[in-house]
Amino acid sequence: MKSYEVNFDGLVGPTHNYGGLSYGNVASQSNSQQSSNPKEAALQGLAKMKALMDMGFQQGVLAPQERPDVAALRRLGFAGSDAQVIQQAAKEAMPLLVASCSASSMWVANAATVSPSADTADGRVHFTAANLNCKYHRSIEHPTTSRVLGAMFANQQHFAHHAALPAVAQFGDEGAANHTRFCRTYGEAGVEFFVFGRSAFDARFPAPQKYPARQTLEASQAVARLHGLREEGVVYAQQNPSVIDQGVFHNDVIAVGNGEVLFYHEDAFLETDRMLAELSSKLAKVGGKFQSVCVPRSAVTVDDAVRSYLFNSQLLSRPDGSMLLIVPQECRGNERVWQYLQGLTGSGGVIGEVKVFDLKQSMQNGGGPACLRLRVALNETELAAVNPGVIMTAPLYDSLTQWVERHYRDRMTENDLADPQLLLECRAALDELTQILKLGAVYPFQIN
Ligand code: SUG
Repeated sequence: MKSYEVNFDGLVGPTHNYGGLSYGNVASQSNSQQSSNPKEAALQGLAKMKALMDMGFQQGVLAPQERPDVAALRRLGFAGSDAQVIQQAAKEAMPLLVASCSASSMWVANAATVSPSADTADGRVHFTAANLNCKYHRSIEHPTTSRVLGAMFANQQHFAHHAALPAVAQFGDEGAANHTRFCRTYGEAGVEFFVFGRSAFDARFPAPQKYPARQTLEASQAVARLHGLREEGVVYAQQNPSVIDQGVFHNDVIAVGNGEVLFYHEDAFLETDRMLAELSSKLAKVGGKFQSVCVPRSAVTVDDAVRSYLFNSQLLSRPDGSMLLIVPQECRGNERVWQYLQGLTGSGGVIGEVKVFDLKQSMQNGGGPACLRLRVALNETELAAVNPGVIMTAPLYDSLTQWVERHYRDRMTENDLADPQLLLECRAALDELTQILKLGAVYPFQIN
């Protein structure tokens, strides 16, 4: 049976703004308070989806969330009508209003961890929504994420959904941004690679000194258990705490893998040799031949990687067995990174081509091509069981583009978030979107 990797990209929501909300994420902090352009952000994301679809890849779309999240503000004690809740929050606690308006659900690599059916004990595709416990503005995503994923992958014969892990830092879980799957072909059993930043219960693992380590070992282990993964099909590795302190807040800022290939920076991990050997031997047991492409610090520094998002790229398999790397345009703007990429594609190795995309609106909040997509490996039968409304087609691209043009503002600052009219605009837009994507009622305003 045929199998595919389907990339579901997060559609940027109408409140996209630069709130400076993510301590440890250099771009989010340095662009705080700049004015954003939600319309441009959404169109840039859609252009990437369309381009990948046109290149022959399977592409889907994941809906944004209801923002401002008035219910979240009510839980924090703001009361009255929806407009009063927003105005009171703006007056008394602007940072809380900004957090409740974040369009951060666009970075769907953090929406969930996904294990394909070939890896799981019950032969279903398993999803665990990420609790995103490290940042308040992201911790409010998972209930709606679960509903949206449930509406996209509704068939219980093929898809199993797990609620987010307990909402405490000890089980901090950032989803697929710290999870990579290696395999010979997408439909065969593979090796799932979980990268954590610290251990919550075992002091022998070193922790970063400056910035938070968002993912714990215990969270990764819980996800592997929930998904029914075999011990032989799992490898754990610790992120180098010193790169977290340099702004590598997720592993997908310093490494990306696909098929049998891991593309990573020399400084990305602790105990790299042990980890590579384990990946290689476990992949060999399921018939795969592991390959690693290490980018030396002498060619590209960690700082270059953080600024250019070289590793926050999409590594995609082409029918001829070669791979294509989708990078943000910031890679072209960094001389060392660009030179490295020229050498890489000219070397006759597995990564044969690089394609550059303008995702500046998302990049300025620390979200590159890889952050914007959730990978779901599916066989033909499973793909046929996905809600067809969320699979990208030329007509869907046209409808979504027109929908963005109709509903999105082209400029947003902190002051705009305090405008109660924005809530009405967003709800009208999202109500229409659920019809376009055939999701049914998934948003709090549609349910309550
Ligand atoms: O969680 N930025 C996101 C970026 C997530 C990137 N995802 C991956 N690497 N997979 C974060 O830090 C910034 C929002 C703001 O500051 O307005 C933000 O949430």
